[in-house]
Amino acid sequence: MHTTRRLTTAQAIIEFLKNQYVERDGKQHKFFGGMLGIFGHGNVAGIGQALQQYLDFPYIPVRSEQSGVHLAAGYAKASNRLKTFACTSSIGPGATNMITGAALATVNRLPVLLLPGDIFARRNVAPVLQQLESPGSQDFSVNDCFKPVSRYWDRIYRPEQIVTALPEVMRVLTSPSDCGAVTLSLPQDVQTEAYDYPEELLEKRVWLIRRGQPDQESLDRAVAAIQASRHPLIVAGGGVLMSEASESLAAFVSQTGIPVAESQAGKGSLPWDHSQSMGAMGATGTLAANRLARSADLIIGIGTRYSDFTSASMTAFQNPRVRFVNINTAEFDAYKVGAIPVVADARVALDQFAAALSDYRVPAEYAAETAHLKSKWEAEVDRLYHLNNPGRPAQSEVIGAIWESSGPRDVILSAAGSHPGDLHKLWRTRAPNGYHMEYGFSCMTYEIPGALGAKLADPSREVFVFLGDGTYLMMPTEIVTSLQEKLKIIIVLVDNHGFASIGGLSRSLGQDGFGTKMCLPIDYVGNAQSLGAHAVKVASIAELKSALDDAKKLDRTSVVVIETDATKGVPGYESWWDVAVAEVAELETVRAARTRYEEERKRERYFL
Ligand SMILES: Cc1ncc(C[n+]2csc(CCOP(=O)(O)OP(=O)(O)O)c2C)c(N)n1
Ligand SMILES: [Mg+2]
Repeated sequence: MHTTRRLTTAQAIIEFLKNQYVERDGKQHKFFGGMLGIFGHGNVAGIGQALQQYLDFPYIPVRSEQSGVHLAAGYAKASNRLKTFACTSSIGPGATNMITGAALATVNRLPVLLLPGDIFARRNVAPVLQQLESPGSQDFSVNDCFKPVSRYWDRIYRPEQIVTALPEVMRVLTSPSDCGAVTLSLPQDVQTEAYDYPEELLEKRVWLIRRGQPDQESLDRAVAAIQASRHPLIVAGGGVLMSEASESLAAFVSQTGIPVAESQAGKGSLPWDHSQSMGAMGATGTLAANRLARSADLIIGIGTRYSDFTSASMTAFQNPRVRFVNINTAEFDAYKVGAIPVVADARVALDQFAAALSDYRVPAEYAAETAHLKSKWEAEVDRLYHLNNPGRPAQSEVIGAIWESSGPRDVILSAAGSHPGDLHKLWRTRAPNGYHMEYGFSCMTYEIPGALGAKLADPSREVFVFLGDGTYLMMPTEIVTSLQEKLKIIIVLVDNHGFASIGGLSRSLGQDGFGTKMCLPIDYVGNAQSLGAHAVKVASIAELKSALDDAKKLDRTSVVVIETDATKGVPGYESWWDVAVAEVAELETVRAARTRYEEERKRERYFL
């Protein structure tokens, strides 16, 4: 006889989520840190009631549903996808506020569980408050908008449907290749309806996070390609960190002498001072990485999606005979750029490469070239860290000051603006996950909630947030959540009076920064203080360092505001990024930009 328990749909969901565990490398722990969200009439009586009944499943109220999802994604990223949060919202705008977060999670392949409320399944009282009606169908709500941004999407019309839906939810969330946002749309009436749920559904369940093995034939072909290569380069992506493969990567490249370039998601795969670390790759890459990429005869992509920033819009690899080997858990990525695909976990594959290539080393002159390029690059970083710009400091000096103030395990976090590019080039990552950049979706507003997620994932690490004035104005409000949850972060707010990044881009397109300047005086210190943060404004690098020392000693969130010289940007290093320029225009500057653009585009390549 199967025993059952009579619960509402919402109660059964919480009871189920509480009991989900994951295991990798023999280590087991709970998968969900709890629930984030905001209540409205679409979830308060269902999920809200259930959360009140199960106080051992923590509930964290946030200020915006969007940032709730960002917090969950930041937590998942900092936990190498071994943990996440669920997010609850009401119907209508509460739900649609989560769509940006859902897209961010799916683009970055990060697991988050979204439980938006939905309109009555019963329908007799429709249209309910906040319902979008359709004359063409009654099976229609704004929650359908989650479909293209979710890896799994389902709507629960009857309480028993969760018995088959919830295991699918967990399969996708714990998949090393398919994870992303999972959306279970929960009509507000169904959340409150009771059903006799099988006890088995509610018992502890442990999901094994697989370390996929490569198939022998693919491995042999990849090994042969490396053996035949004289100028190989590894492009390390986020998959290296998610697989916790940094030590295996370091061992493999120390053994073979193969240099390593890092994508945004993969930065910190090697410690910056490892002799094979060439730093950032692509449009925001270092001179060392970009020079090596240009002439490499073999690119070994590990856990990378080859975004346009990584491939410099397909101009980075110019050797006519260049070939690719891709190690990836996702078949989809493994097959990109016409590669020899090795569909496997990064750590497993690297260890097998190391064993199979014990007699391989790169030629001596290539090793000498990489060493020379590395030392030149490190001198460039030192120069930019200590520019001594007259007047306001340059952004690169601010980065240098934060780096010098931070400890070996501390985290730098950012997402949009001129900061990702500058940090990608200049930050010297000391430990895995010490560099936390959301650059799949590059979403302004990720920074503060994402930092709270990183802090929750590992409270022993100080989290520094590098934030623009534009981004601060878009959503500063999770500072309140940081105080409510006692999650201390240090925000360095770079005030350059507008969108310096897009302003620079606009000028490079001949458009003179139109619409990107912000001329109003804004009291950021007063604003941050009003939300409860400790806040100060500093005028020099020395003052910044002393403010950061103070912030480290405090146990609550600090905002340190510094005005910078927007004209002293970090240069590019022999790379470019394809942003299409108007083909016809009245402005001569735009027409000139178009001519340059057409020239640059000639270097874009297909790899088939
Ligand atoms: C949600 C969102 N809207 C728009 C953009 C496009 N965008 C990228 S950077 C940027 C400006 C950011 O300004 P700020 O935070 O001040 O950084 P700065 O460019 O000055 O370094 C904009 C609007 C984006 N990335 N995300
Ligand atoms: Mg700005």
